[in-house]
Amino acid sequence: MSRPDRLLIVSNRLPITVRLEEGSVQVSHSSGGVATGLRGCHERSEGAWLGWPGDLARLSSAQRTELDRKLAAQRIVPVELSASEVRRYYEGFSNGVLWPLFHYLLDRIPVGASDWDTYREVNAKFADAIVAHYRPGSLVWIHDYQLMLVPGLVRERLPEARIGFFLHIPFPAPDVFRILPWREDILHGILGADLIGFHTFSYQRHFADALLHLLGLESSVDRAVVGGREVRLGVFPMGVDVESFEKLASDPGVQADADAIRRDAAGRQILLGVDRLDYTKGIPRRLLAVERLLESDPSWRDRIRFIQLAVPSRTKIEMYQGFRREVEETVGRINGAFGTVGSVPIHYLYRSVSPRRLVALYRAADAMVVTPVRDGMNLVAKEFVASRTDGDGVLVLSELAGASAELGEALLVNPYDVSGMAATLRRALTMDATERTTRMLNLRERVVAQDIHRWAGQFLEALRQCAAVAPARALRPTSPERMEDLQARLRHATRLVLLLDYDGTLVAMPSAPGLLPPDPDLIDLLAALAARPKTTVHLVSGRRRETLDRWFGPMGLVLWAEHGLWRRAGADQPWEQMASVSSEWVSRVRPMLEQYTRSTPGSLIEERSASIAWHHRMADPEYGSMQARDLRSVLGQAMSNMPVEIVEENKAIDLRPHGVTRGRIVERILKSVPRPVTIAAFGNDREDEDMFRALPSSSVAVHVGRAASKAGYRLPDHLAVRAFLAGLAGD
Ligand code: GDG
Repeated sequence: MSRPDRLLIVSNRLPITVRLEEGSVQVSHSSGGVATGLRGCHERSEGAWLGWPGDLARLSSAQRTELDRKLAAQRIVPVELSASEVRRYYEGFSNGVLWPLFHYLLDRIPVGASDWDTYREVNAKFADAIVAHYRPGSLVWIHDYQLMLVPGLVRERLPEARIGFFLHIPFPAPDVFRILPWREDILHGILGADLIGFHTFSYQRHFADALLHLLGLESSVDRAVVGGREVRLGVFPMGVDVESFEKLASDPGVQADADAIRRDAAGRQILLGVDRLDYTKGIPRRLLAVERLLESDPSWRDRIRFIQLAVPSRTKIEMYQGFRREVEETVGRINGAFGTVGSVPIHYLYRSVSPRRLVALYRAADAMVVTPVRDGMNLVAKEFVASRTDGDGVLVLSELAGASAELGEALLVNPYDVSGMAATLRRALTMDATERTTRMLNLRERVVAQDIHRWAGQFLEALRQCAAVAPARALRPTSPERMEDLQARLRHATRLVLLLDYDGTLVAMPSAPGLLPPDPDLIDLLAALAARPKTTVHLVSGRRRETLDRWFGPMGLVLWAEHGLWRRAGADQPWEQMASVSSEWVSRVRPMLEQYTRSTPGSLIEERSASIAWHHRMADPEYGSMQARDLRSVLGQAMSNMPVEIVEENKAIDLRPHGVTRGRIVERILKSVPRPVTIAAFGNDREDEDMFRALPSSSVAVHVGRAASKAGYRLPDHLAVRAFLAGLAGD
């Protein structure tokens, strides 16, 4: 059982409905999965529930005061939205763009749709409300696709907060997700959380794939490290409030209602569909499957009744109005073709019903037909099972609903295969009692064990665990105060040697070698540093001499090319080769690299005087890494007797003559530089660690980025390095 925490629950919609009755404000609880599941957690905690209360414009100021008092008593915090915000953020972006995209229904996205700006603004509004109600130690649990930027926005302002995010809808495969123009913002937003929950492992894997393909962020099965923070990914299949469904199922009034529904069917078997009237729920094809069944054998016409409860949903969105017409026309057509004077095969109800009536329908059904074309979980399927305390009834379930990952004893169908569904309906209607009971009892075991309370408890427990392991603080950037102290120390050094790596340290990491020449600001900065008294600036790079000459030729820097194989001591000095190496092996290795380049789109070869590298930064990340592993092992065998080092770099394999390392550069500098001297080295990559290792203990090593490093100081990126160096140059 979960411990009480101060819990801030954040959902787009509050779990309440505000009504006016004879001028007085009434607040009633909404029923429904998420609301029920979280209400217990909310009541046990001392926190608050934040969300949109619906339109309050019609309330007078006295009624508004009354409402505020009632909400405060329940620790409910309304996040109010204007009519235009609701239209753009909720109907426009969340339900108009994100909803169809995440359900793979791309042709449902209106052409020219955007409303992104309002989505961002409303997410910021929610973040403000969270920050205002946050106390140290609170757990924050944010829900669903309407609020995907909120975790990141809160993280910026509350770096220590424990934030959980749960996505109730599918996370699509990266090829679909990448269609969204704001995909990176959305990923960064979600990554603000410490724990990200999904209904199924497949959604979790899609999310991890999107991180890799779109942000280049590698993650293990259940975690990723983002900005030095560990973010957990987890699967938490949501359940239903089994106890309340079982209670209703055993209620004599509900049972009498179920009997009446059966009597009304006059011996016909009942097929049941219960859905919000949403195009993801697969209603049109389900109707066609019923039609196909009726066509297949005329005797079915007198033997079945299909009850479809279609609950009005998102009625203000045009797409939904059109969809409703499509469904109702199909119903009319089928009933016209197969009805008789006394009855029609499809009973279509466009309305919502009470929870009692809903359970009566679940109990009356011979087969429950749940065939969404895509659905995050689908609670209706589980509610049907929870209500069948009699151990009877057949569940026909779409394999594209998250629930199918758990409910293997259902009859699984492909919702796009109308004939297949018709055949499965026939099978459900003719299944013998023993098989029905065996399947249902197995389903019940699973649904009863993993109910809504357990779901909420497991998520919150995992969120607390995140706090226990704490972020990887050691990998965080060094505090500004310590960096200032360091700057002062370097400023006052009797003699200063700066060793500066180029790619990833002074400029961002380029996608291909040679793409990021120094900008004028960087040239000015390096010139200013070189002009400092008693300061020598060494620029260290894996690049070719020609490139460094072109970029830094006339400047007073010491240039090291090809990781130290070549040195040029000053603007008027020639290049010197620092080690005698053979490069005959390059011609042996080149064909192998060329073969991998041909079979790995986006990869390329970089050739230098005595070394060669294979880069795959622009290739597909997974395929590129796989090819790199493969190539690495091929090279290992082919080159084992040669004086060559095979160095695996970030997105590259570098082959260079034996004995050429950045550590050697440090050794050479130490041999010639007069004492006392302070050496400060800046680098971001694995080979810079060689440099750091070779430094005497009195020196300074600064790692750029978030990787593991021997360095005593850390800066987040090349911009921070430049700012630090500018402070040094400007004294
Ligand atoms: C989203 C995801 C995921 C329906 N009609 C009536 C009624 N309902 C209740 C059902 C059920 C709920 O509405 C619908 O839940 P679903 O899970 O089926 O679908 P979405 O609304 O699309 O929910 C979904 C869910 O979030 C939770 O994470 O499973 O995949 O799309 O509880 O009972 N309730 C009453 N009368 C009705 O007429 N009382």
